[in-house]
Amino acid sequence: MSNLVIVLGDQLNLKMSSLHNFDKGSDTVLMSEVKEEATYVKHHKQKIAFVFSAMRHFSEVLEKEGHNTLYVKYDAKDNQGSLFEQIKHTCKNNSYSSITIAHPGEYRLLEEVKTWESKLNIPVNITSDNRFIASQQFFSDWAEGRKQYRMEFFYRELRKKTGVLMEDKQPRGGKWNYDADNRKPFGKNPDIPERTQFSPDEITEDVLNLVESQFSDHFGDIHNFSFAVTREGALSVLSDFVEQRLTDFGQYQDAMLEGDPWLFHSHIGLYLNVGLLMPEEVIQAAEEAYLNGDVPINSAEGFIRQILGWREYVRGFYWYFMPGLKEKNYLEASRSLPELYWSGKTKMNCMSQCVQDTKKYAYAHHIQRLMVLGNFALLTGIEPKALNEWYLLVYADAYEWVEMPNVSSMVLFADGGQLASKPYAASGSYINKMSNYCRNCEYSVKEKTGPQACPFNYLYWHFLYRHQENFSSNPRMAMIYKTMSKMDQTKFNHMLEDADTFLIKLENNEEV
Ligand code: FAD
Ligand code: DLZ
Ligand code: SF4
Repeated sequence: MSNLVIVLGDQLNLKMSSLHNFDKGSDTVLMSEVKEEATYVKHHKQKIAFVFSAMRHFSEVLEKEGHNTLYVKYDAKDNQGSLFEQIKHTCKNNSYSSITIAHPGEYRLLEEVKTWESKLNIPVNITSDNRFIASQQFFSDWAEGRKQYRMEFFYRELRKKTGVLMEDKQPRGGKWNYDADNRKPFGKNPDIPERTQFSPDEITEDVLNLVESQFSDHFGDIHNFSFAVTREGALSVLSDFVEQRLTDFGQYQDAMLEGDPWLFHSHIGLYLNVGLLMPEEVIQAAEEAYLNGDVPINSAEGFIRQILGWREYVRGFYWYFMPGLKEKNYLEASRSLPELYWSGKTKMNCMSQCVQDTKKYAYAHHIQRLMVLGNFALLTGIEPKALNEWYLLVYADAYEWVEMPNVSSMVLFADGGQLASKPYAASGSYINKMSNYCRNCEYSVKEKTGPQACPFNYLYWHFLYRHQENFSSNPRMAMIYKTMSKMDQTKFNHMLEDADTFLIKLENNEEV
């Protein structure tokens, strides 16, 4: 009896459930770099380099631990181009009595894996995805019967269940949430620690060359590659974060700074999402720092909420609402993705900076993704499929289970409010408050109409106006609609006209 264990490119941990019953005497691991996974969207060059290099390093770990491992490189002669064809090919040359694979992170791949058993005529065992703390069942039990699915309440359930940041069944510090302390912009010259970077080793150099030659038409720069590609590297990114940046993470969580997307963020999302780090150990590191008195509660809680709250929640949300989530378009947005999302060519400095950061690093932090790039897409009505594809391919940490709830539900309100209680729409004044982008912009954030006016200002009111029917009965929008009703009609009409002119220019691919 021998079992073939498939380890996917985002399942790089010895504790993965698929490896739990591995018999070193008879079983084999198969890992393969395949065209199908590398091109189902045209991933950022650094994302492919990261995944391939991390896969190659992990296969060495498996070998060292005594697992018989078959590793198929992208340019290997017998590379079959897809996971299924590679497995079929492997099974032709060896006889396996069963195949084991941990539950894939994306719906499309799960559906594909479900067909393997009948196509190969070998039992296929799908084990649970233990890269998460909460099971899919835990989410559905919580969600069943609810009309609204707010992260905050799911997070509190998980705090109670795990005991994280709890004392005598009460939240530590007396509050569940310290968000009110976490909205500070930077002062003039913020002192920000250098992020942890790694020079490519021989394996990574090979992969970088491969990516240059095979994926030259994919989005993004490759020469800035400095991610960790091993568990040891990822652990040192985590410990540097906890020691050097966690203290300030909370207060500056929403702040943006021209030329630096890294700031006081942790930069561990990509490692968590491929299994190089597990959520439990990340949460434990932050909780310990708080309990030792090294970091304040607003930072520890704010950070832990991102992982135990948002990350667990969106993953549960994705599986609960798929495949329907993919089709959602509550606001009937239909605009195709403007060219500026690729080129960064726009007079809007905030948009240009965020696209450039994304291109250069395959990274932008949450508020750049949500309140600049996302906000623009919401206000201009970009259609969900095109926007999802963009977000899924541009970031090194992007997988559909996390990208789609963030893009369709959080950014575009495409689910009609299942995730968010109101749309994350904002005018230029929010961006101006939280960043220094407006200082170097050709537009003026103070002006509401006219050629110099910040487009976010009139687009914001245009959005609220055209979606009055969708939102005017939403209690959280009552204030803003009241303000709208009291606005000077001539000025308001002027804003609508400016927005229409802007949207026509955008449609015609003119520079905006
Ligand atoms: P930090 O700011 O240091 O946060 C710590 C960790 O919390 C992250 O590493 C991540 O694991 C988790 N986290 C924080 N916010 C979220 C969230 N909203 N949803 C899920 N997990 C969260 N995150 C991804 O991992 N992959 C994506 O493809 C992705 N796409 C996004 C698209 C949009 C439009 C938005 C608004 C957010 C998206 N996020 C995504 C969430 C978040 O922006 C990234 O997790 C974060 O920027 C990664 O950087 P970091 O590790 O420095 O995070
Ligand atoms: C993201 C990615 C890429 C770029 N390449 C591969 C690959 O060649 N082989 C592989 O096993 N996995 C890869 N991955 C990760 C998968 O796309 C990921 O497992 C699915 O999207 C499910 O989350
Ligand atoms: Fe962005 Fe408007 Fe500020 Fe320019 S003025 S950077 S477009 S918010």
